[in-house]
Amino acid sequence: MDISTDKIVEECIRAISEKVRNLKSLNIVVAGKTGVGKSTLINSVFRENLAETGIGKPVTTHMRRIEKKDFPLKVYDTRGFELGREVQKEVKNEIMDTIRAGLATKDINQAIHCIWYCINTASNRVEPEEIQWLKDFSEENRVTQVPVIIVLTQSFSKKKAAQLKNILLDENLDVVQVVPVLAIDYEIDDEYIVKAYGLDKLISVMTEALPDELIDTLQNVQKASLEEKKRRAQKAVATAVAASFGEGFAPVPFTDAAMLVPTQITMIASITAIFGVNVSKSVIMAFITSALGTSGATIAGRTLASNLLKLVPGAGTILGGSISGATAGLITTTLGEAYIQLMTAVYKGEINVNQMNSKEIRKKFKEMFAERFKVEKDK
Ligand SMILES: Nc1nc2c(ncn2[C@@H]2O[C@H](COP(=O)(O)OP(=O)(O)O)[C@@H](O)[C@H]2O)c(=O)[nH]1
Ligand SMILES: [Mg+2]
Repeated sequence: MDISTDKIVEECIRAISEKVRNLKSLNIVVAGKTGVGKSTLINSVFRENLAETGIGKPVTTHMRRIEKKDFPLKVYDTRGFELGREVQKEVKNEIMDTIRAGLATKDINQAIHCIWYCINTASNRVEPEEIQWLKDFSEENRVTQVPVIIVLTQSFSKKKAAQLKNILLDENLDVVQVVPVLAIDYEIDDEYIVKAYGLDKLISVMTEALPDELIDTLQNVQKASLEEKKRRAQKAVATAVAASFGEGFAPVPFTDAAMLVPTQITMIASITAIFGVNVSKSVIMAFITSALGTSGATIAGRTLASNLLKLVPGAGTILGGSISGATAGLITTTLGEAYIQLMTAVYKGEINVNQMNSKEIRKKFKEMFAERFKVEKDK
C-alpha cells in the first residue's frame, strides 16, 4: 500500500487549524488601580499586544473587554479602583454580575476563569480598603469560586515584594497565590537595570489553578513561560504514545504502519497549538519528509515502517514483518520530541521558518533527529 506524503501534510495542516479553532476561550478579569501596571502586564504575558492595540469594548461601567479575532482570550480590564470605596463596590458588583452571567450560559467560552488582582509593590503600602475589597469579594465569590491571584506588579524591589506578600498572606485571604512580578525591565539608572521576572511563575500558578480543558489555550496565548509550553507538549506526546501503544499492543504489521499516522498527526497538531506559532505547509512538509526519510510523493507502507524504525536507536531492523507496541510508542516519542525541539527553536526565533527553504529546513531536521539519536544512545 502506498502512502501519499502530500496527503499526510495536508492532514497535518487541517488538524492544526482545527485544533487551534477549537481551543476554548480563556477569560480573565484584571483588576487594580490605574497606573499599577495592568496593561503592561497583559502585554507582557500574552503573545498578542492586546492592551495596546485593542482599545476594548465597554461591557460594564468600569470594565472593558479586550479581545482579538481568532485569538482564544478575553481580558476584562477594570478601571476606577483609585476612585474610592463607592466605586470599588460598583466594580465588585460588576465583576460578580459578569461571573454570574457567564456561568448562566453554561458555556465554558463565556465563563470568567480567573481574576488577577494587581497591587503595585512600588507604591509602598497596601491600602486597608483593598484588603477589605478582597475579603468582600471572596465572600460573594464563595459559591462561584473563581480563582483569585494577587499579582504584585512593578516589584523591582524583591525585598519590598516579599514584605508585601507576607502582609497579604497574614490576612488569610481566599486567594490562590500572591505572585510578585516585574513585567518589563526596570531602569533605576544607566548602570543599574532590574531584569523582568516572575511572569513564568504567574503562568505556573495559572496552570495549577485552571481546569485541564483550558490549559492548551493558556499555553497557546501565553508568551511568558517556555517551560510550561514544553511541559504541556510533553503531555501531548505521552497521550499519543499511550494511543500508539494501544494500537500497537498487538504487534503492528508494518504494512499497517500507516495506522499510527493519525495519532501522530493529532500529536503534532496539539503541540503546534500549545506553542502558538504559525507553521507553514513547507515546514510541515520538511518535517514529515525528514521523519519519514523520503522526498518522494509517495512511500510504501513497508518502507515507511522501516524508515520510522531508523528513528529509534537500538530498535534494529524489522523481524518477522511487524513492530511491537513498545517500538510504536518509541517512534511516536521520537517524532514528538523532535517536533517539540523544532517548535522551541521557532518560538525562540532561532530559526525563521519563513526564511528557510525546504532544503534548509530538512537539513535542520536531520540534525535534530541526529541529536535525538545521540541522546538516546548516551542514556
Ligand atoms: N519598568 C517597568 N515599568 C512598568 C511596569 N509595569 C508598569 N510600568 C509602568 O507603569 C506605568 C503604568 O502602567 P500601565 O500598564 O499603563 O498601568 P495600568 O493603568 O494599570 O494599565 C507605565 O508607565 C508603565 O511603563 C514594569 O513591570 N516595569
Ligand atoms: Mg491600562
